[in-house]
Amino acid sequence: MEDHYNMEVLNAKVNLNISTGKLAGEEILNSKKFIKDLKNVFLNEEVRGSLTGDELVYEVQAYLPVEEGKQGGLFFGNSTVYPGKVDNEYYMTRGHFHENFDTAEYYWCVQGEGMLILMDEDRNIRAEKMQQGSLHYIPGKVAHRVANTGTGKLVFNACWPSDAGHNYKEIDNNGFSARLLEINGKPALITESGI
Ligand code: PAN
Ligand code: ZN
Repeated sequence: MEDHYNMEVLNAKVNLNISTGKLAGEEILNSKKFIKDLKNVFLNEEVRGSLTGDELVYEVQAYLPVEEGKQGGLFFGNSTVYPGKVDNEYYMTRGHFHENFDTAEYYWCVQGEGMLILMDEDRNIRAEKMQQGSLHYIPGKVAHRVANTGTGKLVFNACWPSDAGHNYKEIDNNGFSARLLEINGKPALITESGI
């Protein structure tokens, strides 16, 4: 039977598959990061450079319903970090501070196992375990990066302010003060002084 409404009711523009974290819809943007795009991100640049470069490390779907930079709007993302390592360092995102420094973000894990690595402006590091259902509030002024420590893909959704922006330069120049390495078969967060 047909539905009857006395006003026009539209279908949502975007569908989020709540089991897989995937976004579908005309306005969804997709980007992929391959090993060849991640120069100087991993500790062992020699090993990274010796790979074919076509290994997919992570991909991001984004829904940006308002103009970037607009105050008061929200963006939504779905990120997948694939399993793998460069030498003994887990595949991970580049990581960033927000350009508009004091803007926060939510991450929540849909599937897989990993670690959210957080670094404040004084380079203090902490990490939070990611597993299905874990919810992570990333405060403003805190750089964030995700590493996949599992054997399958790590999928997480995110929501952040449309005026946050991304500052990758700070991390390109100074990195994070700790790295997530596999040591004796287990993930270990090693500070820069211990590397
Ligand atoms: C996320 C990230 C995404 C990819 O949507 O942008 O996971 O990580 P990098 O941007 O560090 O490459 C987010 O934090 N947005 O603000
Ligand atoms: Zn962010």
